[in-house]
Amino acid sequence: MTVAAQALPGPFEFAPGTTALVVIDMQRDFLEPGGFGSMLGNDVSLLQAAVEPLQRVLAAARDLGMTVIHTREGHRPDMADCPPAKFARGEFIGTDSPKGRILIRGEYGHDFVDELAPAPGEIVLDKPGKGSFYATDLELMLRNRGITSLIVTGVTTEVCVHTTVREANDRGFECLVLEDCCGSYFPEFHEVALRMISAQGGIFGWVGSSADLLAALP
Ligand code: C5J
Repeated sequence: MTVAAQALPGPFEFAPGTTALVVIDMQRDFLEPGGFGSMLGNDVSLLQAAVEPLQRVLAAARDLGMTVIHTREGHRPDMADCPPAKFARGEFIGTDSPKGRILIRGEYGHDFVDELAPAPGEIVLDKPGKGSFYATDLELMLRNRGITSLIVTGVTTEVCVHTTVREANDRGFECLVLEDCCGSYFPEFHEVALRMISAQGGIFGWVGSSADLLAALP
């Protein structure tokens, strides 16, 4: 079965059986007060708008039996996988917060927001960087499952979503980014990041909405 969802620069055609829904970094540390995002001085409430549309897309993907992948940015408790250059620009990584050590695996704040908790059988991918392919086994898992297209969602649009889409594009995966299922602490960065994806005939991929995707699904 092939589906065509309205998008820019044109319809995004995909087969649900060879497509994965990728939910990037919908973690308490980015979306809730007291975590990494707010320690950087950001208004974390700006990311909340993505939660509801993403819940609808997640439900539809589950109904269709699609591959679902949830990523988490963070580090080992001993921080051996945290590059010194990253730590130098975010010295609170690993420090205590009301939600546990910031961006450290196993801590409450590092985990997903309750509304978007993974269901049994869905892939949880821990990554030390911005991109989901860097220093992870994501590509191997996608190739093993015959996945050729990705529906990409999550936060933040211009950082981890964008990096992942660029990495995926270079590896030959076709990406649809759902604009209302992504979010940024900087609304203007969100807008421009999305335009950068679909510009030039879709230089990195396609951009659409959750409504247009859901309308296209069987
Ligand atoms: C950031 C992310 N913004 N998930 N991470 O540091 O976009």
